[in-house]
Amino acid sequence: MKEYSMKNLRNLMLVGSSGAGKTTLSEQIFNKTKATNRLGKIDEGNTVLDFDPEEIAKKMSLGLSIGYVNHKDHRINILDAPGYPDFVGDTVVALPAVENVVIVANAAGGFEVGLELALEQLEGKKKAKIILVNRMDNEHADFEKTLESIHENSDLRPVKVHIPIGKEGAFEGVVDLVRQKAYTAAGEVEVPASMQDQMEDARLQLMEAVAETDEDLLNEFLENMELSQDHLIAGLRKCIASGEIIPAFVCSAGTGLGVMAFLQGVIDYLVSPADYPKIELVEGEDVKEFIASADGELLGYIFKLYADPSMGDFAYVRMFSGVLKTSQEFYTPEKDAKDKAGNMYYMFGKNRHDCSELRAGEIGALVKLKNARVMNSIVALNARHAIKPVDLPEATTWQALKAVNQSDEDKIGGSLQKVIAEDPTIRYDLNVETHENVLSGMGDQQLQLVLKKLKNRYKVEAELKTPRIPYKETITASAESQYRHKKQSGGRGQYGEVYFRIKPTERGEGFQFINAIVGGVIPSNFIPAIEKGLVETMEKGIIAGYQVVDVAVEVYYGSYHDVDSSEMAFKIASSMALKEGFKKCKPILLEPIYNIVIIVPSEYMGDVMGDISTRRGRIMGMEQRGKKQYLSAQMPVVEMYAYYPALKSFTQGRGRFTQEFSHYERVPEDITQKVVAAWQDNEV
Ligand SMILES: Nc1nc2c(ncn2[C@@H]2O[C@H](COP(=O)(O)OP(=O)(O)OP(=O)(O)O)[C@@H](O)[C@H]2O)c(=O)[nH]1
Ligand SMILES: [Mg+2]
Repeated sequence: MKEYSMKNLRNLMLVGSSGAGKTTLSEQIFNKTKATNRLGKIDEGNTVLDFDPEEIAKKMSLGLSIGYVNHKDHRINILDAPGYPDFVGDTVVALPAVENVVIVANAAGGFEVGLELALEQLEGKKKAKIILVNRMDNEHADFEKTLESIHENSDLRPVKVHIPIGKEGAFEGVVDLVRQKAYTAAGEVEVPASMQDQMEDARLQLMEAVAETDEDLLNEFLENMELSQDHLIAGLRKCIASGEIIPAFVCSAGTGLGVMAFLQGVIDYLVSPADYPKIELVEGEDVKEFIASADGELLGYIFKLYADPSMGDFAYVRMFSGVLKTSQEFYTPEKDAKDKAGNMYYMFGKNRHDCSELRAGEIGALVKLKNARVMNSIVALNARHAIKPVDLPEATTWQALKAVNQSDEDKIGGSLQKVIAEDPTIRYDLNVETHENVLSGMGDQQLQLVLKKLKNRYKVEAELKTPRIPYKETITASAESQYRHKKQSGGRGQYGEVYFRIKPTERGEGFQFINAIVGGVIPSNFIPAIEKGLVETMEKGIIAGYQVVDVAVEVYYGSYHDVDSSEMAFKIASSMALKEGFKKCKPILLEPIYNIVIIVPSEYMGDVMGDISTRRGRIMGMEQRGKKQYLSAQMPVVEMYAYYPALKSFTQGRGRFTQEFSHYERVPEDITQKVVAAWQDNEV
């Protein structure tokens, strides 16, 4: 098997909105480089990278998948990220694995949501960013307009390296501004005379952009109004690697025109692992720099887990430094554990090609790992540093998950763990207050996909419903109560009597029990039973079945019976006295309030603010950052559970939010009455 040096590797991730044509582009690249002998189509469900049955059914990517080609002495690894916003987690987690991010834009789509989201993920990251305007053959395709809209809506200013020949049905290929050649269905040809002027103009812009980044180049350019071919290529490479230039290419993945010229650009100008040898690592609190090299210390990163139903888990790995060989042991700092590389593969969609080692810069897959999981590092046995952890986006969607058939309830946990391991933005937690298992993530489609995978792969049917709200019960006034529990029919009797003073405490103080019994009116051995009666009753709730909090109960008087009193009798008396007294203390419900930060393009601010007030929300502040507004607000959890779809609908999908729990607050009277009534209906 041919070995590729770090210099001859290119690792690309394709990002951009759903439907921009990333998977179709990959398919063209595979086919044109003869990695496949048939061109798959999304509509026919036979592409290399969208191989999952759900992807075929939905005609879109639902998870990141990988492939590669060997072309002109180079290995080009392609990571095809799903564009639909619910699946953004895959992009975030895999970003550390590549040097180059190809932002695929739809020439006919304007500035799309998925494109915006992809650009946001790239902010502040040291990556070569490349714009590829695709779908040039489409009706309304417009190369210039697409680049302008990217520039207007982000801070990126793409510089043309290729320009299209014709458009829509008449799109014929591209002109390469560096080589000054055209690439059409006929291969490399002379630039059509009609495009000479356009080429000259664009070429001048390109040279100017490159020259501006370097003094020597600037002098050369000012003197000759021209850069030599070698200087232009070397300068362009350097500027792409440094991020000073975002090059723009153009093609039609549908017809294949421009695709090979783009691939040539990948080889000529994009960043190789050898160009980015410095890698930031963390060790405890320290951040340090690591220099990657082919024969250096071992360093790798697991950027995706694919749970193959028959083969088990594939861990997709990017090697940065050193060589990982079959059977080699390594250390995973995130798990503080050793692991061992078993068989290893180069992945091509769902197909795998055996290999015996993975070298610096390469991408492959490992199986049967014991401890290492996605987002984990692979380092030498004696090393303790790790790849800098990624920031996962916060949940925006919550659903309680339940097995449809009671008999599946036990089975569901294990299968679910396997399914959600594929997407680290999904969490599954037991809410101890509502006793529900709550699935949270980035959107409805993502959580629905979990159900589909459970059914297809593990034959478990589950359903989702809006989670219960973990209300709490408390009181707003003080009262006294008394209860005598007395039973004397047959056998041994039961007797216990308590007098309580019940009063509210400060918010957040929980439960306070005060024993003020004097003179032994209740013997001290029964006091714990009284407290236990209170705690158990408060746990179950009194007016609506929710935990009681922030209440102080003082037991100040009572009576007992020498023979008939028991712990049980006092527990019952205590519980009853609390229940009766509680209702006299003007009980209320509390609900969780969350701090949220809503991020929207400025033009949607009015709509967002109006909507917040209809959701019992409170606006806390706002701040303009770039072209976005960051609006801080507080919102009850019941409204937040339903917020994301609404926010998306009135911001054309462009609004997002982050959240964290803030505090508990009183529920308005009308809602309280409804919740109480609903509970009483259920109780009967
Ligand atoms: N006319 C035309 N159609 C294209 C082109 N590229 C892709 N398509 C079509 O657009 C649709 C979406 O293409 P995909 O390749 O699935 O797009 P994607 O970017 O992978 O989308 P996600 O996987 O959802 O992120 C398919 O029906 C493709 O056939 C193109 O260049 N021209
Ligand atoms: Mg796709």
